[in-house]
Amino acid sequence: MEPLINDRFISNPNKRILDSIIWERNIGLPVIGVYCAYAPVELIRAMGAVPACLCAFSQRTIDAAETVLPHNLCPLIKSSFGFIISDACPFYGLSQAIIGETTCDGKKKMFELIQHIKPTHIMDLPQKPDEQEAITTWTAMVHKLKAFLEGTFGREIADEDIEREIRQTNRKNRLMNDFFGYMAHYPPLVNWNEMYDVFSLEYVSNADELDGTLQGLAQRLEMRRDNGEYIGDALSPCVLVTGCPIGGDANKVYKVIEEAGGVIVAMEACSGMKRYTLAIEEGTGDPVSSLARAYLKIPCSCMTPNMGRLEALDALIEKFRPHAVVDVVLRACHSYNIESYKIENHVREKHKIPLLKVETDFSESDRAMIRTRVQAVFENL
Ligand code: BJ8
Repeated sequence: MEPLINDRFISNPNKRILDSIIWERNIGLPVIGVYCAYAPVELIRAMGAVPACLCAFSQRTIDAAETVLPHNLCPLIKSSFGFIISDACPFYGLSQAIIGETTCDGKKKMFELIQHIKPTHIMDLPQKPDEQEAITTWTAMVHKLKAFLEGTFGREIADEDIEREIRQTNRKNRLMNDFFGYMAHYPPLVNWNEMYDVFSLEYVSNADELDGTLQGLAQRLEMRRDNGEYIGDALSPCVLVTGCPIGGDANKVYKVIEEAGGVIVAMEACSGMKRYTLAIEEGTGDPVSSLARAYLKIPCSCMTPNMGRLEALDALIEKFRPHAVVDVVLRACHSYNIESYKIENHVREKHKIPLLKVETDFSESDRAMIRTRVQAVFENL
């Protein structure tokens, strides 16, 4: 089968993202590092600046992190911190300011240890999103972020520029969601690795460029369908992966599912499809409030209750029709770990499909054990 993305222009998306940010920094655009899906990147772009997702998914920086942080901490937090203290994240190096949020305890305390290095702004995220006061507080926090950016970089962020970026985000998200339809095809036409590359394209393209690129990729997928070229075969179990964000070394979970004969048809986490569910109201006359309303709906386990995740899973299960769900919990992530019980009951009772909770970190030590457990689920389908 021909690879989906073989053009030099769009291949190696991570290098392309880095090259693009270096180029933008060299022509004088401010670069702002972000860690989390709650960072309203439209404000950054409206200022003429560039958001950069900071590195967080490598085992290699964890030893350095553990010279300061406790061993029994989420690997994502340790890896992020390790990247910073060992000067190994090029995106952090290029960033002139950092945005964090009070999501989980580990992250917010880690931010305290890095905020002296670069101007760092922590958004105080309300954690009961359904309370009336939550949106008032969060709107104030989005205004504070705007003031921080304007003050730090001496630029004003105009409402019409925020509106323009809201339209860009909405259009990109619609394009991506349309493209995800190819993952819903049965038998599947796209593998998880290809989808990861497609996610990355969104960072380096405006909506018009993304539209053109996705149209080209869609043609290739239609050729695959016409040629009867599929990922897996009619007996391959289709899997939806949910839970903590994964990437880099944590991608071992996707690889193990594939090695066990499964095909990943949907990735729910922030590192996957979740961020494309954002729909921001346009033309309200108050774009900061529109951003606040949209971002507060992100269904993260830091929220209580986090009913939005159940709704998001319902929509994904109905669209992608998986045979099983794998819930990835990064070790010491208490909020995703505890929430897994609720997610499992919901998936089993409402959708009558099994859920396997995989508690893991970025090391390779549990790979064989995960494979055995995944195989056991597949054998019972
Ligand atoms: S919106 S999922 S990107 S917080 S895995 S560091 S929660 S202990 S990453 Fe996340 Fe934003 Fe939520 Fe998404 Fe803490 Fe858990 Fe580690 Fe986590």
